[in-house]
Amino acid sequence: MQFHRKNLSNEQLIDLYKNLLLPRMIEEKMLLLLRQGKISKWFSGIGQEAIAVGATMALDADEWIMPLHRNLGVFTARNMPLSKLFKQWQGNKDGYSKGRERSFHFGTKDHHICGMISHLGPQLAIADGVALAHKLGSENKVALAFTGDGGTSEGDFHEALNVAAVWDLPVIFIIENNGYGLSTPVNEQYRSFGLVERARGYGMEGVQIDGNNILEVYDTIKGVRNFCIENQKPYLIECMTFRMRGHEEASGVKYVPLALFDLWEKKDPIKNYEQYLQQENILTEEAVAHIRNGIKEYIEAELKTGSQSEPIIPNTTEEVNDLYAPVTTSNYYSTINDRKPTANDKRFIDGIKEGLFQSMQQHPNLVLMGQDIAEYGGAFKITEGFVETFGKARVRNTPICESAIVGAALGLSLKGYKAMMEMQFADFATVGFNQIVNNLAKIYYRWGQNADVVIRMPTGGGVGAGPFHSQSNEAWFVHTPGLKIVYPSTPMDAKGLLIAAINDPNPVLYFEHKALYRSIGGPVPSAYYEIEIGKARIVQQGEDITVITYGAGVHWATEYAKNHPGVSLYILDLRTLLPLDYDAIKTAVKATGKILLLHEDSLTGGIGGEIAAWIAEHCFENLDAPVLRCASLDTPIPFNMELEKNFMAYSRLDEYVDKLMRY
Ligand SMILES: Cc1ncc(C[n+]2csc(CCOP(=O)(O)OP(=O)(O)O)c2C)c(N)n1
Repeated sequence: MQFHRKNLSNEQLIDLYKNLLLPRMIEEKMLLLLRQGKISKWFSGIGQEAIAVGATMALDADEWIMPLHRNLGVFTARNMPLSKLFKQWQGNKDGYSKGRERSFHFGTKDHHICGMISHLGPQLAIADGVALAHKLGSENKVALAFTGDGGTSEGDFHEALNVAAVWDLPVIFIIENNGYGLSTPVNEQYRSFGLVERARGYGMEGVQIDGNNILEVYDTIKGVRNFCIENQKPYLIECMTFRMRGHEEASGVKYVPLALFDLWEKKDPIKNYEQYLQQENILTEEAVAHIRNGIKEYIEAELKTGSQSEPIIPNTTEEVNDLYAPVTTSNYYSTINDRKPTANDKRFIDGIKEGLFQSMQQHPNLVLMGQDIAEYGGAFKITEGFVETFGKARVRNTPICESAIVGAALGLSLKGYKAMMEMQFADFATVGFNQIVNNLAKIYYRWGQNADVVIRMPTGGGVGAGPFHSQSNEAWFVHTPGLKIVYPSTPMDAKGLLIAAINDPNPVLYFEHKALYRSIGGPVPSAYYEIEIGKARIVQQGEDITVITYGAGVHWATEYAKNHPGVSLYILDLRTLLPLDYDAIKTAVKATGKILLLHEDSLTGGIGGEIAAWIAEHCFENLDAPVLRCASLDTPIPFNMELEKNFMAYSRLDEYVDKLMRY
């Protein structure tokens, strides 16, 4: 192995050595503790340390890194105390995730490390968002994300690199090519000669280097960092290395030819570098022994401290309270002066547009992203004219890559920005699903980083658009703790709930029914105001039947009431589906004792079932009839207007009201 010190001083070379040695020695100790059953799982980075350590030391301490499961060297090179790391690995309360996360699945804002989720690839796009924040703030910084060779087969790899290239983002993508993804060798993973070849396909620079040579890694990444900042471009670095142990300690290495271990043992990053430092008389044998002893003592002392944690006593209140970042707001509609509606009613779509526009004025750190939202104004023209007022930097057309854009939105949050992403249609959330339900929803509970992201979801049918442009998919997300889900039905709520969603530091899915955009009008105050998330609205009082509904259902119910003066309906508009306003539901149940849950979503697994169960558990004594659900058919939503009408819950509303009236 050839080492080129270039202009590094002896002190710098020794510093690199100490940083390289530390994770190796920690791991050797952890493997012992694993055998003794003192930690539960371990993903070894032995043999690959030069990449994590070299990369981390080449960056500034406040530049975000997105590491993976073999990157202990990132954590140690950021000087995180081993005692606390050890508590983390043992699942102790005073680790980095209050015992909620395992192994390396945690991050820390203090050290600018973003915790991975198991799915590997989603890390990459978060780096895009951080780099976008650097670009918008004219900071001379990069973000750096790791992937394994296996992870490059994920769509997330493609999306993240493509976005970084198209948006000229200063991101360093590092592939640690260690020959295997779990047991699958690289020749069953990809066909290109080297993974670095892909860089050209994305229109970015790339280089393949020896990942076991600490000086080559450090020097390359220092240089690449400067390149990315100066040219405002991403860069792909493929680091060739080898995994000297099994995928994780329990899985063994039977599938790896023994000759490969012999070959790579000779290329061990630490042994080779140590020899080099001794040959160059930078370190004597005694000095090496001294450093090793020092590290040993440090490890022993830190493990002693790290072992002194009390066992966790679960506190359910704390667990539930840590689901959402605290909300601080003072713009509720009830507290603003401008209570009188403006003279002219506005359409539902204008309520959304106005809420978004005023939010852009209110928050200079709010960035909008979505397909065709800039000059074109978005598929439904909600952002028409925005680019002229706020500029292309903040109103961003995106490539067609929902997963990467949700990830980038999260990356913006890491840097204190706010992001609003427009799903062109709510149906397309499926291709960003993982980022929404696993990253956005869970990150605050996992390690205290909030996801200040709103995703607008044009949803619903009634427009003859067929199975992939008309779905009601809110129930998929209602089942995911950590998200907030709002679903306005009036122009006034559309504006106020959108403003509240953007002010809220948590991830909010904002469902906007397409059929209401231009068909519904109503008063919209011109002031900047919020409608409180989590509060339902009584649309009208009534005595015979309580209809609990949201979105288009609110208009179906009011229409029904208008056309049937003989039936007195109490109508509750939920407005927020997660968290639900149980107080308002209880009051609504008490009002009539006969409950009809009405929604456009299909019956099975729809939110009506959840509310019906809650009513049965908590309001049984107030009921005078079985709780009924009027929902759409359990089929995909069809295209033909007659079929669609038949699919819709509305076509059966009469029948259900009659049933309850007769009961
Ligand atoms: C989406 C997803 N699929 C499968 C897995 C299971 N899994 C965990 S690590 C891994 C191999 C990853 O290989 P690579 O990206 O080369 O990284 P390495 O483990 O070699 O460092 C697999 C298949 C996962 N975590 N996520």
